[in-house]
Amino acid sequence: MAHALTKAHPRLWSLENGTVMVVTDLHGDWDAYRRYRDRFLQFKAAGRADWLVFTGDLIHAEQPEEDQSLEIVLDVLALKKSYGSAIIYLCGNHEMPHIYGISLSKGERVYTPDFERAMYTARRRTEILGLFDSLPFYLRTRAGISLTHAGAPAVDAANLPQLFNWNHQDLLYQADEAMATESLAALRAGYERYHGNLPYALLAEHYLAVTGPEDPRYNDLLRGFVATSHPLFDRLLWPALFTRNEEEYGLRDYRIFLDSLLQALSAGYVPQRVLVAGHIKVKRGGYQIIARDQLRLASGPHARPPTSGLYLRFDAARPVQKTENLLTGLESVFK
Ligand SMILES: [Mn+2]
Repeated sequence: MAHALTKAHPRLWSLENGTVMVVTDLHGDWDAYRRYRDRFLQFKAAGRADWLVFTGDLIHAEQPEEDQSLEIVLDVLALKKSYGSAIIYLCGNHEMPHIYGISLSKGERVYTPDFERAMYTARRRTEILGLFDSLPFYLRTRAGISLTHAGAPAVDAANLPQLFNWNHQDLLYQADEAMATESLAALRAGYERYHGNLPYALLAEHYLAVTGPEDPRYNDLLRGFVATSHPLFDRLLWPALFTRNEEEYGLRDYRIFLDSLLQALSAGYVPQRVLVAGHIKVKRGGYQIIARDQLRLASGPHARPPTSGLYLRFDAARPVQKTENLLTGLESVFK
């Protein structure tokens, strides 16, 4: 299996052969995570799986008291030490905010501070953020099956290669440079104006669990704000990780975005026919076919009910023509 995994671009990797096991959106659910990990290790020992792919959003539970995000990410780091590149983790929209130091909330639930506190308290923050920074967005295979977190983004097809070469640190360096030449007090005041005139220190505590001005992470929220004000952030990264697919654009337009993405992923490679993604809850059970060429897979909290969650197994070297051909590879760890 030499050179089976190629990092063609920083955010687009290619997989040539071996059996792939795909798991989506576990959102801090340790019980589900443990089942998938153990299933993979059994399969790997038996020669029935070679690659374990988590398509992102391993972290942030809806219910804070059930959130075991840190335990999961630390276990992934340990797995990567033992199994190396066989463990593939794609970036989700819940991992991304921690790279930049921005907040993520839905309704009343603010996701970011608990995981920030957990990483910091465990003294593993630098290591975890280094992992998040390294994660690809897309994995394509010889089978013509591509994997990503959220689905196809509503971006100009000509800009997709820019997404494949995305560099988070470029934006953060630019923010550092801006902050070195401008007054921090003025930038802070700008941030406060943008957030209902609440004091910066309070916002930093609320969103990132920063304890006060002496906390080494005190300026992170400000830096994240400056970094993510870059126009490319809203134009490329946000739509890539947060796309709501057909719910947002309607089926007709979404089909166009999906076609463009599959075409861009095929460039200089074998034709990519099917996209597998999670991110959005399925209506019933553990999967749904969307816009003909996308398999929406729900392995845990996004399945209805969650115990009807499924993983997908396929041969990375065997070409597939249509989404229906993948369905025989759907299996459960809950029965
Ligand atoms: Mn998501």
